[in-house]
Amino acid sequence: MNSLIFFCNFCFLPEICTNVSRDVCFVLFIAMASGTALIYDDEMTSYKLLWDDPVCDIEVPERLLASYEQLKHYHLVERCVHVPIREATEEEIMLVHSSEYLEVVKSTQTMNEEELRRVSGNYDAVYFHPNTYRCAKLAVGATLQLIDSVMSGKVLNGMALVRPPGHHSQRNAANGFCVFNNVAIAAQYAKRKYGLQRILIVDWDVHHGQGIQYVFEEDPSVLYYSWHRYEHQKFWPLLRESDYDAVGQGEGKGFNINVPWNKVGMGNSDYLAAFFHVLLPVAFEFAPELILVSSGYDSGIGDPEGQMNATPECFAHLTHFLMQLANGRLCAVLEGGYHLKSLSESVCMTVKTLLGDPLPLISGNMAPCLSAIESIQNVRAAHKPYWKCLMYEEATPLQDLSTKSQQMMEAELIQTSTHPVAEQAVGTANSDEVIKTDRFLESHMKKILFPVPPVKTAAAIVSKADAHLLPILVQVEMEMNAQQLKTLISGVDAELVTEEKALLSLQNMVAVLDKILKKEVCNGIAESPVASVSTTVALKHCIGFGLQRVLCIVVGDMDLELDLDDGKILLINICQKRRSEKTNSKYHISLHWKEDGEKNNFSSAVLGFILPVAYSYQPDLLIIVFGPNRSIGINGVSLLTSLLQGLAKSQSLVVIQDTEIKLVQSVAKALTAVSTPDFGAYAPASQENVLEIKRLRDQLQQEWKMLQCSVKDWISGT
Ligand code: X5A
Ligand code: ZN
Repeated sequence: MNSLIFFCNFCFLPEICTNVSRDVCFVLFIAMASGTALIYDDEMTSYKLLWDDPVCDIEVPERLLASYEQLKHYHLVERCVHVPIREATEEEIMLVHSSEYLEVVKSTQTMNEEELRRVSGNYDAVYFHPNTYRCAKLAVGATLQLIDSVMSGKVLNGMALVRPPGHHSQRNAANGFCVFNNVAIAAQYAKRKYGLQRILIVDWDVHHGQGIQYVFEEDPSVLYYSWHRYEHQKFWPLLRESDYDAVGQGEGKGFNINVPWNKVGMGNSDYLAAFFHVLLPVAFEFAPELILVSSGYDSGIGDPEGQMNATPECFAHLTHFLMQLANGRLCAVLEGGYHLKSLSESVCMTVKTLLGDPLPLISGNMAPCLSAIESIQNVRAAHKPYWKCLMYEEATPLQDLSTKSQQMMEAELIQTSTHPVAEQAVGTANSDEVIKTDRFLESHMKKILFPVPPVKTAAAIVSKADAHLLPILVQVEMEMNAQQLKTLISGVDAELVTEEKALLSLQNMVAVLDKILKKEVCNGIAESPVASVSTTVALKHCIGFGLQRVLCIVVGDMDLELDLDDGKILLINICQKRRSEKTNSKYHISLHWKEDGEKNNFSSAVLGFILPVAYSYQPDLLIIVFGPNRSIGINGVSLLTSLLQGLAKSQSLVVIQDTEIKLVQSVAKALTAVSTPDFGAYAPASQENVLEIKRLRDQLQQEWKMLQCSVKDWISGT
């Protein structure tokens, strides 16, 4: 939705600026995008398979119907902006396809069944119906409508539910249920119509979108990322060029990223690991202007094609990460997905996340399996020459299963027994397995979904005069009586809190924290003149409330007196000074980060260390503290706060000692997600900082398994 908002050049917030500096700042009119488009039309259910074909019989109209029904069930449809579909023009289709091929598809409109069978037989895993051509034009048109809605600022992001899918189709060929390449056409269209120079395509469908790869192989302006079931080329489409060493060609070298999965049963932790250690670092460096997701859900649990194990909420987390790029401009376009329940729940998780709802906790044992780590290592090694973020990657020889040592094979046997492996009969759309997954998902979704707190963000800021500089937040009044507070701060260095201002801020902070714990708000901000005391009090309060795992990230030099042995608190301190010689322990980690200018160089620490540890720990609540002497700039603060919001159902408290209004504003923006993120231009971290991350990873990857991204790590971890 288009909202015209005053944008203050001084405070950079969508508020009508009324502060003292109003006279010296420029007030601009800015159209800030918000809202989520949903594009669907049941006309795209008007074609189906007319004969017996065990390869194609999973691609049914019910895929769209079931997904849309489930969106209605969760009341997500009414929260989206409805955008009508249209037919793509021939010119648009020819951005990717040849006119000869277009004529072939066009000619199927008037064919009888026998002729349709014959044309279908010319392609691999394809069926035509008299309505296929019409639907294929609508699928492309729907995708282009989505691009236009996002690029015009009518909405921030959106999803198009389309049939037929697109990512396998090629210039001269239909392939794998795909007729026109919706996403590839969309990328070409966006480049041409909006002059975009960097588009990221993320293909999380379980099949390799070789059609997209072919179109952009030599094009450095489109970065194509795909993970796919590969099994050393034993899985369809059986192509050599789906392996990790297909990095692009000519000018496009480095802009094609394939993560081949060589085993079935990949799950949430494997997908997250591929994001942390491959896609996200490269994507932050690439800095796309638009993200297209080839959004196939056959990579989800229960799918007869993929045989993978990712549960629906995994797609919420993947979506959330991608929303931090390209100023939030994200277009998801349906590709595959053949288990109706798994497909529809995953579609819902994607749309819900696009709408800005807090994410459910991600389930499962957070440890990638050996085969996944092997693939990830290979991709990182193959792409090291092209990306600064991989610059210090050890140039390890690429692992091959055939050369694997006996020790590794044995280790893997142990591992697979703890890793959920899908053992399903292939291609049995009506088997017991499908029903089993239905039942599993029914109860799983009840477990993980939760009511969204009525208020997103609460704030306790010391000077009420600053309140108007923040996005529309809730101001929390003092709620605690003196007696309660006394109990709370007993045992804490009370000397520090004799000052009335300090006491008041402490009371306000606890009031905010209580609202988070009672789930009246999602998250909150508290300013505090003595952050160390506030943090200690907040942590004690959380443990007293009965929380089992609180992740506390302290940015700055700060001493906290805490008992960190029972694992109820995990403390990560990002500090300038190397203070004690004490080595890191599982629950008390010091990350020494040297100030590196006001550049966006903190992403390597967040993606390569903090997020993997945080996801391994699976906190119930998050406390982020910005104390004195912080060594990361405002961009780093925003990045850290935004990316961590996927954890702990977004239940987080940010404590800020610095009263610098810019800092408070950046945190407020990240917590409310009112404005689209902008973390500044990418700059590689200094070698010193990168080596610190590496050292920590080596030290702790046995305790926090999501840190593992090379086979060497995995072996020493067993
Ligand atoms: C879009 C999509 C899969 C084709 C599988 C053929 N196609 N065995 O998921
Ligand atoms: Zn697929």
